[in-house]
Amino acid sequence: MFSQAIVRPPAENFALGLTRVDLGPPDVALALRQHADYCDALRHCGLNVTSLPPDARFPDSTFVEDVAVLMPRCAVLTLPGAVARLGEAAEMRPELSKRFAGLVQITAPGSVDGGDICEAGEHVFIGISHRTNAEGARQLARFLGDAGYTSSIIDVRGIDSILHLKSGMGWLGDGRMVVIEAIAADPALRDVECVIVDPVEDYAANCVRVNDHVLLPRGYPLIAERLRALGYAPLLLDMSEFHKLDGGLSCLSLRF
Ligand code: CIR
Repeated sequence: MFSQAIVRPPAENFALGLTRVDLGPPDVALALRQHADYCDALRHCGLNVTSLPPDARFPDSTFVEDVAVLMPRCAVLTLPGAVARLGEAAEMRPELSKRFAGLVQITAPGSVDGGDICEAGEHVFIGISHRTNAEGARQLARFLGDAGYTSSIIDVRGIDSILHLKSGMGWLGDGRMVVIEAIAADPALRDVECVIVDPVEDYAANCVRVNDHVLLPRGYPLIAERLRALGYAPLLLDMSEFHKLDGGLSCLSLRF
């Protein structure tokens, strides 16, 4: 169960953030409304939400998930793989060191984006991407191993449609995950029950189980119906403005 979330609303220059998708520029006022709804949904799931001030020095800083990996027995500050985002981890340090006594950090030449890390109970899937490199994955696996977690690697560098591993998967608990077809066959997932999204709904693979609910982007009815049929309670959220900057649901919060 999660009890806490940390978020950071988009700054006024959010539209200057990095993106590889061609969905047009985001509307910052709408992004702020969508972010507020997202925070309400986290509260509805029972979380206490800490909202950090917007930080215009880093237009992507609303994607807080990328700067840390928080597990019940292990807290890791990452080192983001995009140069423009490198300083974001240092900005999160004061908030996390107040809460996690044994906070450790990925160091260069390692790089890790939290969006590449999929926590699955006692096991962690680590994506190697154009942001998370092999050295970063090695450092993270060691920190996790020291805390008693197992991990495995999934290389997503050949899957052009996703930025991060978790752009293509969401852990549901109960040994089950929502996943895009291109990842589902990976040997690392052999013991996982995969709920494969229809390719027209790939964006919705980045859903987030939060206590009794699953946060799911609005506008993806096939996966919403499948989740309901499996007994989950999807909470639908408008994500259009974050999608324009390559962001998914999970990346807007750190949950612990
Ligand atoms: C970036 O390219 O870094 C941001 N525009 C999007 C980051 C999304 N983060 C995530 O999926 N965890």
